[in-house]
Amino acid sequence: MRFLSNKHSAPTIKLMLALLFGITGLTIASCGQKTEDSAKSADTTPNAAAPATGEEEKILNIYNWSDYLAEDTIPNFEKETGIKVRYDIFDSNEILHAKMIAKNTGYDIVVPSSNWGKMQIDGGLIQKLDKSKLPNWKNLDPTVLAQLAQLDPGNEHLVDWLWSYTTVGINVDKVKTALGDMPMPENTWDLVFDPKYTSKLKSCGISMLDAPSEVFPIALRYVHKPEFSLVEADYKAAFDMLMKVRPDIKRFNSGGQIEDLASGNICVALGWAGDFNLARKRSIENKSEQNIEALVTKMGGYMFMDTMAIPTDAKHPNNAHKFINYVLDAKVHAGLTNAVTYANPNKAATEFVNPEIRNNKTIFLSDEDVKNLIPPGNVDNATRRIETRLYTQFKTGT
Ligand code: SPD
Repeated sequence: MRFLSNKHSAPTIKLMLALLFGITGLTIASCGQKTEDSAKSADTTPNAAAPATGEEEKILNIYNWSDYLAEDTIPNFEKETGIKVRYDIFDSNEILHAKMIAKNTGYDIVVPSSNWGKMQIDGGLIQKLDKSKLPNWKNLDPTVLAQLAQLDPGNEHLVDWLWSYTTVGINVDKVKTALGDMPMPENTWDLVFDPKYTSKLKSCGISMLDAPSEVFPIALRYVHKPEFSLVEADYKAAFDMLMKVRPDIKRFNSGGQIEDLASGNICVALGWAGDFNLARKRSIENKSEQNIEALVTKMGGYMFMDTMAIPTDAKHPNNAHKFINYVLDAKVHAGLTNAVTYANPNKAATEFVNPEIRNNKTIFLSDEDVKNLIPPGNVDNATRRIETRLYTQFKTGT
């Protein structure tokens, strides 16, 4: 992230201040801020002003996670509606949240995980949906809606894009070779948290997500503490455990794990199950055929739902509703799942999901496995600052 250039827009300066003063306990993680811009018309910058007539210009600015689209999702929407889309990407909730609290993001749709979305709703940063503009709402699975309603009562603000869970992903062949005679552990989290295993696996490369909020709930459960503890000593216990494996971690990255696994640069990752399945798919496509698996661990992973939301100050809320309704179309939602191997919340989409994805129990988990996951949760700002400080220390190894 660059802090010092000659020209900063007001939102950029606010974002810098938020980062510098740790307003939300942010991590200064590498954010992979590449931009995929599918806009072809003249002015489609996020801050382009709406026309004074009150009628919305045919523009939509979206901010979403990397590797989270089918090739035809945006082009088909543009064709269908005549709305030009500008699409930017991020790799952590911390980065998105910093932009949200700095306000004036310029985006019409953002995709926070539901627990971060809740903080943004509470902060008045997300507007209520107008469900009369979402006829495809009926396609949503009531079970997923109920789960989401725990953080967004009445499902008034957030619509699930896709969902998955944080877990351990491995390159089966490389891990077997690195472990030699040692059998796989009963608790597969040992592969990333127990030096007995990590000291062997470091030879083929271990990666962890570059965000404290992703790792601490799991690390806390591993050391038998509450996943969203507000007690500093619990975080210290998790940190002490993490520091024992620190010498064996090759890198901290989030969006980059897909490529690293698909090309055989790493063999173990603490990351997102959907990305592990996508890495497997990519390695088949690029003919490197890495035997990558997302593990459904007995101890359980950390569930997340990434949700579409309309910022309060969005300039194109009508276009945003059109886009949400378009995504909720059964075939569009199935297309997302087929492209990126994440589960969707759309009951009507199931019949259009490729059978090998629909029947993959690491993507669409059994009810039993879902129950075992840590549900999305939050801590207070003071605790988030503790997480950030300790994770930065963990990353620097000090
Ligand atoms: N490649 C898509 C990644 C989406 C990951 N979202 C993770 C949120 C975890 N809280």
